Amino acid sequence: MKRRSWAEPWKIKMIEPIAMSTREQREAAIREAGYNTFLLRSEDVYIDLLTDSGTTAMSDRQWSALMLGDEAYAGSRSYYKLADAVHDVYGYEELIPTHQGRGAEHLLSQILIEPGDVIPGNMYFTTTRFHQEYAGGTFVDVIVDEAHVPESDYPFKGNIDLDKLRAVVNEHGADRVPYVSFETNVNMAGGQPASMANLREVYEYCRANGIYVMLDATRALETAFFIQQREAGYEDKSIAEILREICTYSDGATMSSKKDNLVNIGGFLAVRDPDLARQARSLLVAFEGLHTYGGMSGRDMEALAVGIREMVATDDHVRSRVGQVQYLGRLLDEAGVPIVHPTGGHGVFIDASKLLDHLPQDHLPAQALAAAIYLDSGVRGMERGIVSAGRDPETGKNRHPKLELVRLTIPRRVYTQSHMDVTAESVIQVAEERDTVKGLEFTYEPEQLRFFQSRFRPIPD
Ligand code: P71
Repeated sequence: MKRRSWAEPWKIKMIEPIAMSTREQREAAIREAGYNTFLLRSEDVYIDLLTDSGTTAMSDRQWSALMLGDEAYAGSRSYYKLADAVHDVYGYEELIPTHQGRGAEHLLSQILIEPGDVIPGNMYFTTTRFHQEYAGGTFVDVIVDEAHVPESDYPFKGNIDLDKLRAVVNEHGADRVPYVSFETNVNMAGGQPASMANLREVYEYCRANGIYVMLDATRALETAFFIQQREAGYEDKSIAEILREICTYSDGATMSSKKDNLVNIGGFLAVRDPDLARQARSLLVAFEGLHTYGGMSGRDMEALAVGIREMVATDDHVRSRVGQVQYLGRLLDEAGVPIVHPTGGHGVFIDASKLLDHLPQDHLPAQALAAAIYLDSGVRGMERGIVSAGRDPETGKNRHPKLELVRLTIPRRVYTQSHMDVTAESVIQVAEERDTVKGLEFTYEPEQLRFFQSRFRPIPD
C-alpha cells in the first residue's frame, strides 16, 4: 500500500528527558553565552535545532552493531564492512575514513590544491572553504543566482551556473582549477538540491577540460529525494538508484557522516583513482590515523556501515525526514514568517534581514534573531549570515553575504511533530514582537571560523 502521509517508518524505544526553563533562566544563560547560541550549554536548551550534525538517533540495529566493532589497530574487520557499504551505496572504490567531514576536506584540499589555484564551488561551506584557503587556494562561487534569492521557488537552487564556471576556467586556465567543489545539497543556501541534469552537465564539462569533480556528499540522500520528487524521469526510480547515479558524475566525494549516514561521529573521503587514494592515505596517517580506521573506532565504523545501508533501505526514511522539515516550513509560511523557499532538506531557514528589517546587516540581525528565539522558548537555532561569512582574508573586511539567515535544523529521528508545533509558535511570537529585538556587536572575535566562539552584546540605544 502506498502511504499517503510522511509519518515515520519507526517507533520510539528509548527516550531522553529534556528540561524546560523559565525566561529568567534563559536570560542569564544567553547573556553568559555572549548571545552566541554555540556557547549555550545544551542543558539550558529545550528543543535543540542548532544542527542536524551528529545529533541523529541511531536505530536498534546500529546500537547492536556497536558491539561487533573490531578495535584492531590495523586491518579492522569493521573497516572492510564500511568500505563495502560505501562502495555498494555510493559506488566509490577507494575509502579513506576520517574523524568527520572536515578531516576529509583537509586531506582532499592538501592533495589537490597548489597555492594560487582556484576552486569553483556552489556557494560555500565554512569548513570546506577554510580548508581550500588553508591549502593556498581561492574559492569562487559559481552557484546559480536564484540561490541568493530567498523568495525564489526555483526547484534546484543548488545548481552550478555553467556560464559562471566556464568564465572562471577561461579566466584562470584549466590547469589552475584542480577540481570543482560540488555540494550536492547546499547547506548555506537553505538545504537546496542540485538537479541530476546539472550534475551530469558539470561533470561532462569538467571531464572535457581535465578538471576533477569532487562532491560534498554530506546530504546527497536528501537531494536524491528532491530529484525523485521534482525531476522528470526520476519519479519511478528508487532513492538508492538516484543516489548511485548522483555519484557517477564525480571523481570522488567528501562526506560528513554525521548527517545522512545516521551516526553521531565519522566521515570519509572516497575516490575512484587509486593514485589519489594513495596520496590521501599517506597524509591520513599523519593527521587522522592508520588507513583502516582514520579517525574512527571500530564500533563507530560498524554503526556507520549499518547507517549507510539503512538510509537507503526504504524510500520512507528520507521521505519522512524531509517531510518533517517541510511540515515546520509550512507552519511558518502560513503564519507569514519570511523563510527561504522552497523549504530545504535539513532545516527551515528564516530570512532575518527581512524579519528584522529595522537592523542593518552590520548589527547582525540573524545572530540577534537566534538569541531572541532562544530567549522566548529555549529553542536553539544557528546564525548563518554575516557572522558565519567571516572576513575576506585579503582585505580583512567583513564579507556581506546576500543571505542573512537563522537556521532551524532538524535532527534525524529525534523530535516529534509537537516539538515542531512548539518551535513554530515561538518563532511566530518573536516575529510579532520583532521591533523589540535589538542589534548586536562583537565583544570577542576569533580569527578563524569566528561564528563558533564569538561573543556579543546588545548595541546600546
Ligand atoms: C552543520 C554542520 C556542522 C557545522 C560545521 C561548521 C559550522 C557549523 C556547523 C558540516 C558540514 C556540512 C557540509 C555541507 C561539510 C561539513 C563539515 N555541517 N560539508 O550544518 O554541512 O563536516 O562537521 O563533520 O566536519 O551544522 P563535519
